[in-house]
Amino acid sequence: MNKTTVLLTLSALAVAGQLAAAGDITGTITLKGTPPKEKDITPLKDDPTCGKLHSELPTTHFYVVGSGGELADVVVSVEGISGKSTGASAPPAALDQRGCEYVPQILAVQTDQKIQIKNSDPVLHNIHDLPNPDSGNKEQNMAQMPNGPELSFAFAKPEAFLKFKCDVHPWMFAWVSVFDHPYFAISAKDGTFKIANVPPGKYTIKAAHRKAGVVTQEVEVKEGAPAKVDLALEVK
Ligand SMILES: [Cu+2]
Repeated sequence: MNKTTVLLTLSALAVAGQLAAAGDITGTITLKGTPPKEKDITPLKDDPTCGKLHSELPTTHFYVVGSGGELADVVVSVEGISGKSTGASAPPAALDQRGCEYVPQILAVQTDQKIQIKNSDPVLHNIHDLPNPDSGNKEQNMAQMPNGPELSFAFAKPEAFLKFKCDVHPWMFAWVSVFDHPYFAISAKDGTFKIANVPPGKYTIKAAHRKAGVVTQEVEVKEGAPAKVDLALEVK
């Protein structure tokens, strides 16, 4: 083995070692209490063009909750990790406008990660993000024609539930959380989440829901071992 081969072998082992040492954090988010009834979006059903895209009266989706209290659309993140964004090289996140609604309405990305925005509707939309003025993120407002070219947004600073709206259709909203690290997930319909490849350490896990607020819990990721943390939010 020459010197170069030895060095390459050592660096390959180092990379393998790092991967093996990281652990996944998984768990389930549940909701305590009975959520309020979702609101009918009557202006959407009454809109001459958008209304045709819905056979039933559309409603808000504030609490997406299963029969056992499993709660979706919760932004789960690791606290105390910062400056680790890989957003610039990460695959883009997708945001669609379909049936004159944003799909999904809850999204999470890293700083500098592209959000590819698509218009699947036969109508004009405009994408207007409203960052917190103190966040350092940029407000943009761009029209998008029916089936027009995709637009690309990205945010430089972390921010929770950055609001997107459409000025044409006042019921259209999405909320994008921005992290400066890749250690976050959004709970699925069955309430489960998975945050992959977290370096070993003791952390606070934060679960944030747009209506039910925030809960936190401590967790330890041991070398190469999966960690489990279940969190419960309460109806607010
Ligand atoms: Cu619109």
